[in-house]
Amino acid sequence: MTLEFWTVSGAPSPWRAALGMAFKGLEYDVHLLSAGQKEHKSDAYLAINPRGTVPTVKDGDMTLGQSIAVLAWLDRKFPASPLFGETPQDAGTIWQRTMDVFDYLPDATSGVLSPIFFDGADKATDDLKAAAKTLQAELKHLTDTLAQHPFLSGTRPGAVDAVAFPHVRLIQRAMETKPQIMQDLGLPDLTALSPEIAAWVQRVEALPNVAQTFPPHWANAA
Ligand SMILES: N[C@@H](CCC(=O)N[C@@H](CS)C(=O)NCC(=O)O)C(=O)O
Repeated sequence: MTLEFWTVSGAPSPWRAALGMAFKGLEYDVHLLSAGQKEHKSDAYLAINPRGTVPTVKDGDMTLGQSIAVLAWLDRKFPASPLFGETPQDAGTIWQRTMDVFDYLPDATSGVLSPIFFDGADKATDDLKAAAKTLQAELKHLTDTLAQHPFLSGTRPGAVDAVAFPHVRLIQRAMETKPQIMQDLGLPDLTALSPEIAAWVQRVEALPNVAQTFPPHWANAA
C-alpha cells in the first residue's frame, strides 16, 4: 500500500517527514494543501488531522500527525536504512540530537525568518540582530557535530538530518532571496557562516529522492 502524505509547500515540519521517507527510498502520494486557501483547516482535512496541522502521514488505517512520530514509526515499519541508528548507543545519541534540534532550531530560525518572509522586515533592528545572534549560536551546535562526521546523525543520514535540514535550507533560501537584510544581520551565505553546514546541505541535497521533497513553489518563484 502506498503511503499518503499531506503537506503545505515550504512548511518545515512536513518536510522532515518527507525527508525520512526519502532517506528510506519510500514512495508516497502527496496531497499538497494550500495554506493561503486554508485547506489545512477544511472539514475534510480536519477529519484526517483534527489539529489542522501538517504533516499527516497515513498508512491504511494508521494516521500520524507529528513529524517526529512519523520518523520513529517509519523506522519500525521499514527498518532498512535506519533513521535512529543500528545500536542502542546510536539510538540514544540520535534521539538526543533530534530533540535538541527540535527544541531549539525551529524557534531560532523563525525568530529571523518570520519577520523577513511574513512581515517584510528589511531593516536590521535591534530585535532582529538579537534573533540573528541566537540563530548563529544554534547553527554553531550543528557545525560542531558536522566537524565530527558527515551527517548530523553520524556516518549516514538519519532523523537529526531530517529534522534540521528544512530549517537550514529555509535560512539558505532567505540568503538567496533576501540577501541585503540577511547580510546586514551577519548571515551572508552558508559557506561564510559555516563551511561544515554548507557542505552538509550539498551532501543531503545530493542524496537520492531528496530533490522531490523540496517546496514545489520554489521551482516557480524567486
Ligand atoms: N510539532 C508538529 C508541528 C506541526 C506544525 O505546527 N506544522 C505547521 C507547519 S510547519 C502547521 O501545520 N501550521 C499550521 C497551523 O498550525 O495552523 C510536528 O513536528 O509535526
